[in-house]
Amino acid sequence: MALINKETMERFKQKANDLVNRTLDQHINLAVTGLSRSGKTAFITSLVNQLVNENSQSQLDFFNPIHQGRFIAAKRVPQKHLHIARFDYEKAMQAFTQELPEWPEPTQGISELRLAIRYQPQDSLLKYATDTATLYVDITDYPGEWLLDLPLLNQTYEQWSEATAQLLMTPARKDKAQEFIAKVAQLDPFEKVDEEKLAKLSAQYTELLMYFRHQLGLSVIQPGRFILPGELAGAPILQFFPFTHFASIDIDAYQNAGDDTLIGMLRARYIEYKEHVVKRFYKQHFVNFDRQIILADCLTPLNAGPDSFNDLQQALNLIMASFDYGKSDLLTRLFSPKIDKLLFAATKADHVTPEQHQHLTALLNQLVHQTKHQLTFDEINMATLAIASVKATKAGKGKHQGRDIPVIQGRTLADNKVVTLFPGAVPQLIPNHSYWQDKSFNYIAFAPLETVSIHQALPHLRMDQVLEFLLGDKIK
Ligand SMILES: Nc1nc2c(ncn2[C@@H]2O[C@H](COP(=O)(O)OP(=O)(O)OP(=O)(O)O)[C@@H](O)[C@H]2O)c(=O)[nH]1
Ligand SMILES: [Mg+2]
Repeated sequence: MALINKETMERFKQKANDLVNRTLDQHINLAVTGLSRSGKTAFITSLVNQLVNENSQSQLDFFNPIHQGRFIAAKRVPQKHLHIARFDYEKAMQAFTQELPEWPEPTQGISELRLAIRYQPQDSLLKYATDTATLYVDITDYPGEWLLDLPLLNQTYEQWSEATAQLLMTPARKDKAQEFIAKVAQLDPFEKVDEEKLAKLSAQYTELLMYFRHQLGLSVIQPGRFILPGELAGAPILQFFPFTHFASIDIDAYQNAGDDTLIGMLRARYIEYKEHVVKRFYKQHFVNFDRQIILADCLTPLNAGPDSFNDLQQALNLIMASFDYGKSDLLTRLFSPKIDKLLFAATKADHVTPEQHQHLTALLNQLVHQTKHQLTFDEINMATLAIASVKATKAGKGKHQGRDIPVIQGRTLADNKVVTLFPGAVPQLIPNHSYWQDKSFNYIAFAPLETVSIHQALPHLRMDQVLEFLLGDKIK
């Protein structure tokens, strides 16, 4: 019998590996979203950081491929879509690894990165045929505000203007919106359009939205692109505003108004916006997502008060509509549903003491499931977790009036002082009137805690559970 030498054997083995790997290699499109400042950049940076530095003390015990010793390595490889911005992992890591660590800067629009995760398959049959398999994960970061625009697709310009006029008159927005509403009241909708005047009022409406989001902590912002224009900044397609006085308009005249009148141009731009901005996002991007994580910062609104909190609830309700394929023939017309796993994560959980994490999860669960959408999600596997992508506090015990109480310690973001505190209890249910009256919750923003090297894993809370839910079943 001819002996097969070692080299030939190796070549055989390599060939067999290549063949099996070709069929074993898998691919997944993972989308990460959340309203601005909800923690998307920190989350993606931490996720990549944990995986690429797996063997340097990362804490990922609940991620089965690691727990079972089958995880080999992960690395960043060139992304799939070259026309989409690259997620700037290096820049974010630089912020975390400098001498006095800082949070990464706010980002705009959509970005992407691809990870290749090499692992040993669990299946015993395959195990003999191949040494490794690879899971490619395309991660997309996109603003949650873009999902707030879905209802626009079902509304005419007139309906949207009326709905927005009502929203602007609610107590949370009324005071600040008055000036804008008064200016619109003075317009003659049928006059020949003056583009400059239109641009100025659009800018004023955009500033109003910015103020609602960043000063008042409100979440329902429409059109969502106005505060995150990306490459569309300054483009006429983002220059329109709700005509808040439809009641005073002759409806026949409105219907016959040409595009060269003020109201006609507002309407035309609104229609263009829906076609070329809103629909395009769903058709070009959303259609490709396999799995989605929605990040929600519940703590900042809890601190800001009832208006901000109720607005978050409303915004989550609007966001959920994008995953409610069962109910919306609009969505099924735009794409055939694909997302099979949806994870809601309450971010920045390190701002509260550990025994409050369960409450935080329960609260987010309430916010999500109280919506009318819950019944039609049978096809999607959903979960809720309280996480910290990058843990900025240490938990311990303190004394208060002779009793042991749980506390956290961190460096304040505002003046870099080390503080130890009990920030308050997180309500398990949507807070009622008396909760807001007591106003017992005291949120302080913290700076990242430790300087880590670029090759070290960042401290976190439950990122391993996130990985297990989103990727675990694909690494078997
Ligand atoms: N303590 C703590 N703070 C966090 C964590 N993640 C985010 N933050 C805080 O939240 C801020 C916003 O986080 P980002 O990751 O930039 O949020 P984003 O969703 O990417 O925000 P935009 O790019 O503006 O849309 C950070 O600057 C931190 O102050 C976390 O895990 N723990
Ligand atoms: Mg960001």
